[in-house]
Amino acid sequence: MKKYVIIILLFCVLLSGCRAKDSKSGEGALSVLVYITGVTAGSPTYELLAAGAQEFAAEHSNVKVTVYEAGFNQAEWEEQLTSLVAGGEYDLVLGSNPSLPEICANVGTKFPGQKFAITDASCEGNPQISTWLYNQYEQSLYLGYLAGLVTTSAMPHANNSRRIGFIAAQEYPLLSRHIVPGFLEGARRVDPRIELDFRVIGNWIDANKAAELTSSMITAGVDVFASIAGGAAQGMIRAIKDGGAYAVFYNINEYQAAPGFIIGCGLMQQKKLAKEILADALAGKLQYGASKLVGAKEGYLDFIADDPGYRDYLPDDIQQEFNAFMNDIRLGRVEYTAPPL
Ligand code: RBF
Repeated sequence: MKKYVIIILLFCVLLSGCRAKDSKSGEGALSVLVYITGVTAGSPTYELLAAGAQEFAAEHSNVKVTVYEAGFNQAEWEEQLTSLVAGGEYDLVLGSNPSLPEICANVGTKFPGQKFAITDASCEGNPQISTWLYNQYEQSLYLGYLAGLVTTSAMPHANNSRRIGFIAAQEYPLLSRHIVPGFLEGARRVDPRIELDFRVIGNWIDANKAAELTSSMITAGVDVFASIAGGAAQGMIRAIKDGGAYAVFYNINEYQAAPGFIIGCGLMQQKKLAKEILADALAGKLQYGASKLVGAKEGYLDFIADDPGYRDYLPDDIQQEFNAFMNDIRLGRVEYTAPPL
């Protein structure tokens, strides 16, 4: 009798093993590769993506998440991703980068069963790829509006030159066509005479170069900064504290890094979106071949006003004016035309 029970048990184990192999992670399960195009630490969009996926896996025992950091050599990403998915062990590759759809499309031609979900990017018509584009023109518009209010103010570090600054790690279409023009348009809605000083670091890690650029821009009259620079942004933060200037920050709550200097932070609901994507993927409801635009109206971009870093350091009149503008943004009442990407 005991012998039969052991044989039946062995048979069951074997059978379940085969099934898992046949459907990658098995019926009702999900295996996800979170492909980080850079390194996670210091890059808000990546930190939130990885955190969301890991939180989802912790809440679902049938979901397995592997986070892979691709590093900064962009020329290697396609080959690297190709070898990562070649074994067929991932149901879904989850990433967040405007350059990923093109790479995924190339990898996908070699593995027609592989699916990709990419945020911070836009791609229509590829049946293996699903994308969500954050409306960064919108976030730039409201952060730029705040920068405009501050540079024209009588705040302690504001001067009379009406110069705001933008420090970028590298140039790419979403940055050059939406983020930087949106930031300047937002500021010019406060005062059309405002000028933008735009500088490029050349990579996503060199905080010293970012600090040098920031200091020379302060000398040239810039009193409010923004940056899209991943880990290198820490150099900009250091230099505004040393040199006396302000910054607005994209995507994440960074007030505590420099209270009184970082006076406005946007919020990207990337963690929420990552969890929603994985919930849909697990339920087999993810739509491929489509791209969705997600902004403030849709609840995926916002501004963090409920923080001492904003409340305690900005004059009341600026808070009132900005809060009213932000409210109009949330309600979709601010009209603008974002250029094509
Ligand atoms: N953003 C980061 O915060 N860290 C990075 O390492 C990083 N690398 C990028 C590499 C490429 C090729 C591109 C196109 C964008 C990169 N971004 C990075 C920008 C990021 O995807 C996003 O657009 C910005 O963070 C603005 O939300």
